[in-house]
Amino acid sequence: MAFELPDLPYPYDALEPYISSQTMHLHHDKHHQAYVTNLNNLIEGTELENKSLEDIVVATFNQPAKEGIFNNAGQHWNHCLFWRVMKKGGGGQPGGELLRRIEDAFGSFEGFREKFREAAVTQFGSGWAWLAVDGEELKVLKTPNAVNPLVYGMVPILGLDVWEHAYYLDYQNRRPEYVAAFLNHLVNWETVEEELHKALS
Ligand code: MN3
Repeated sequence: MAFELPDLPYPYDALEPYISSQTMHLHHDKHHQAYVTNLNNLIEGTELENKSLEDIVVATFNQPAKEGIFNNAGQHWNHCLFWRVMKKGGGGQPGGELLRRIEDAFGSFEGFREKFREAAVTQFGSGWAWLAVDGEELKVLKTPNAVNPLVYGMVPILGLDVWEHAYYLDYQNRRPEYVAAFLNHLVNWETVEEELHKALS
């Protein structure tokens, strides 16, 4: 079964003015689509063809001969999460068990915000910032290129794309402004809480 590009869970202009419709069209229809197309071409007729996306990501990590498959599979997985953890009118603070666990792990929601912001701003070059479940604990980490926390045995529940294609049209070189807009106006904490419960179950 070939992988497919999922539709965005909102209209292309839903995240304006923080992420433009033009960026969303290019990012989803061109960049994400290319990862899906490349992945399907690379695994066709191989032993990976019928594996789950998660299994492909984990199985091809750090395998020089499978680097192309890893990069496209990782990016397909990463973008599927990224679209879902944003919404119009998002941002602010979560509630419930997610907030309690964030406070346990980082001292306060502000403590989490600062750690996540720093990870996203300091990832050198292309990559991602994450909130991930590691066993029972929440962790913030940054990864280069297509790498995600699945390869370290963690389950990502929030991911922010800091590749330049994600923000350059709207923010040029001002990555910190893009990161602030994501945290203040875009994070869909309800989805992140759902992902937390899936990861813990
Ligand atoms: Mn991207």
